[in-house]
Amino acid sequence: MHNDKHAGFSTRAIHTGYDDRSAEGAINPPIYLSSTFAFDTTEQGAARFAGEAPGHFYSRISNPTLQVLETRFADLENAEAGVSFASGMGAITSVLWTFLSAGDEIITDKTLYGCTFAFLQHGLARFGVKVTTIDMSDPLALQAAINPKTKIVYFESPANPNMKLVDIAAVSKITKAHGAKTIVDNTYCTPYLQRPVDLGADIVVHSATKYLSGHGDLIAGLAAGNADDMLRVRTEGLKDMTGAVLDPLSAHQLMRGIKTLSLRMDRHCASALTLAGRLQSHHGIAQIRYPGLPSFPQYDLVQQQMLAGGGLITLELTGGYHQAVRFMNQLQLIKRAVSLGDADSLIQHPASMTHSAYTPDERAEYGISESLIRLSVGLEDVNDIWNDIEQALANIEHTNARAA
Ligand code: 3LM
Repeated sequence: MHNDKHAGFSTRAIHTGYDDRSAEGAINPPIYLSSTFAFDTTEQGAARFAGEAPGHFYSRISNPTLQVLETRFADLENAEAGVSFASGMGAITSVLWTFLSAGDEIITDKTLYGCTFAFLQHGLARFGVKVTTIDMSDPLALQAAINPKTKIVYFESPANPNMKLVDIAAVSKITKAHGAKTIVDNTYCTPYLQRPVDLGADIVVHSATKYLSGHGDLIAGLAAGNADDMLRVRTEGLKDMTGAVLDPLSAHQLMRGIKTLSLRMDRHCASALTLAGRLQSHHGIAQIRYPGLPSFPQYDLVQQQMLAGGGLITLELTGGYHQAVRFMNQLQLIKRAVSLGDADSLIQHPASMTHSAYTPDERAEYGISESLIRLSVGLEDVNDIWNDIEQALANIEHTNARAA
């Protein structure tokens, strides 16, 4: 088993948690397509159920293929243990159901992925959990809001879609001092660019559908944290409350994606930086946000807690929403599609797509502009992506000029 803590990130992404001698030298872990596992004796089965003996007994609780993925992923996040899920939402809901009860409070940042927002505001709130939203980019706002009922402080950094950052170390310190848990959705960065546990967070959650898998061919989620918390998430949230279990075939595909994570992230980041620089000086663009640009409002914090700026760029065009729609419709290489982190470049309009669970008033209040569009920079040749953007911008300008 390769569990060398001193090995580099890419080496661990390929090797941690698996000993090929356990499977006739097979380079990739076997895919255990088995829902149930036989016991040698009745007593052994009872001991496994009681958590008193090691070993698998049913794949809703654990499975050897998922175990390799979970061990490897936890190692990359520098966490003690990991749990896998059928989706990012499966991870988020399983973790939150585990630690919240009626009467508790969760404090979240104002900007969250749309379905996370919907789960909190329209789901959890129905079960007697108080959901408080603040601007978490100001740690003093948390200091003022946190109280003895607060059990969880939850945020994304950078946030989807407006890229606002949260100072993970500062927020985790305040949360810890009040005996609550900090949970960070690290989908945007992946552990290659940012490791929240190293900065003091308790639990990290992911949509592994995105960069971790990287090829747009599966839906999956992951969480990591200390061993006690992850055992509770597995045996309460996952086993009994959501049942959002990842299947072993998807786990295999996800591990294949993770093997190339660092290579892909380097390319996503380099291409996004190039494109952001070119877009910044294009007259058709009213506003661009990319954390890797020195002009990004929280650039100091980016340098403090992220290795690079990531693969997403948000844009607002001069001409607002209507111009943005026309721009998107002119694109030929870049796909009009939600999701992010794929080899294919993807573009979408958050207000009508990923963040349509917010009302227009909520979007205005929470900083999600109606004319914002989000580009997930893929792994194509950067000049081909740029040429597509440039021809679409030129095309809509040309049409504007003819109409004038
Ligand atoms: C999207 N996001 O296009 P799944 N956390 C974050 C996310 O961005 C997402 C999830 C959790 C998008 C999906 S919208 C219909 C498409 C920060 C997903 C949820 O359950 O694996 O989709 O993860 O922004």
